[in-house]
Amino acid sequence: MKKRAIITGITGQDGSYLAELLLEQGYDVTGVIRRSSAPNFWRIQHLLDRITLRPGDLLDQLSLTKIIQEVRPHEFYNLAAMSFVPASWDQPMLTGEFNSQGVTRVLEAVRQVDPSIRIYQASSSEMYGRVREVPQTELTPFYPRSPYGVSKVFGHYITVNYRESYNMFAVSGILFNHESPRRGLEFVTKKVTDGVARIKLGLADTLALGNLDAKRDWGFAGDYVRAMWLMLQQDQPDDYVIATGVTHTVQQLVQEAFGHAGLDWQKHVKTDPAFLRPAEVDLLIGDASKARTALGWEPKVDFRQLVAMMVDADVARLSQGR
Ligand code: NAP
Ligand code: G4F
Repeated sequence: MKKRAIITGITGQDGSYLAELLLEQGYDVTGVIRRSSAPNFWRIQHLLDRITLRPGDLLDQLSLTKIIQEVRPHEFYNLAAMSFVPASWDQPMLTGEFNSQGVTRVLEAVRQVDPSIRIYQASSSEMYGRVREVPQTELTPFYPRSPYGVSKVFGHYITVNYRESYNMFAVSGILFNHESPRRGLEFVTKKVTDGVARIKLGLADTLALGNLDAKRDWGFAGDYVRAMWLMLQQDQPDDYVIATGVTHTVQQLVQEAFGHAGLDWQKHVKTDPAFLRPAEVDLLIGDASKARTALGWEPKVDFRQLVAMMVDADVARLSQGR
């Protein structure tokens, strides 16, 4: 019998890679999409003849219940969220509705229809915020620094709580930053690699950025969705940190990306206070030992390969006028 999975956030970066992985594993994949006036399928265009899309929204519990009743999945991956940290200061209430109560709605919908469905919740290293420990593990206390981070802490603990209250197989993956050519344009990696490609092709001359000193543990999204799937294949539900264990500053990212294209970053990059945040997360570096031991998970793509992949993809895309 084919396994069935529901993915919320299938139109996003991670949703598209996870859908590919589950199709390779022989799953029937259903993606939840929220209605918009124009389709937003550029990341899943190549999958549309192999997946089913159903309308639903994290704000609307009935839509979630209906989809779960109709699909009766074995696994439910809750990837949908308002995921851009700066936007969470502009819309803190909506961020909480999506990223906190949205998770409760998913858990409650699953519990009411069939509590044996396995649930993956997309937790975030942003929860560590002003870090209490270096590197960060599953036991490091949280100290979020943005409404986004706060909302994800709620989503994390409500998932733990449903597991402990109702004996559900509900797990949280605490994923550190992961990137790809499918990353949204406003995130710093993609903004940099897109900017490099534009400058390389003579379409732009400068790139304006915010804090160049922040440090992030950047991995490849394709590696990270494998960890999500592995978490739901275990005998016991548990939470895992997923990270490379290597950190770089934004400036190192910039140097690497410009260098890959044969450009001198200092001639093109300027800083603009408009991109600074009210409160910053200065340093993230994860210890994924538990995932390595229990799941057998390891990242395959390192920082240099990731940056090269993204720069090359952006040069190719922009060369074709897309
Ligand atoms: P993304 O590219 O921004 O995708 C977010 C997805 O959520 C999109 O498909 C979006 O749909 C959907 N969505 C947003 N609000 C929704 C709502 N109310 N109802 C239904 N769908 C909604 O994010 P990502 O990078 O793939 O990240 C996936 C998840 O992992 C998110 O929960 C994020 O917070 C978390 N996470 C990401 C990282 C990372 O580094 N990428 C690290 C840790 C945790 P539209 O296409 O309609 O906007
Ligand atoms: O790429 P970012 O916007 O990612 P951030 O804030 O770390 O959040 C991402 O990773 C989280 C996991 O830790 C996810 F939960 C979340 O959903 C998202 O995927 O910014 C990275 C760093 C920040 O320190 C920021 O201040 O880059 C710095 N930065 C410097 N200049 C910039 C810019 N960030 C953006 N977006 N744009 C800039 O111009």
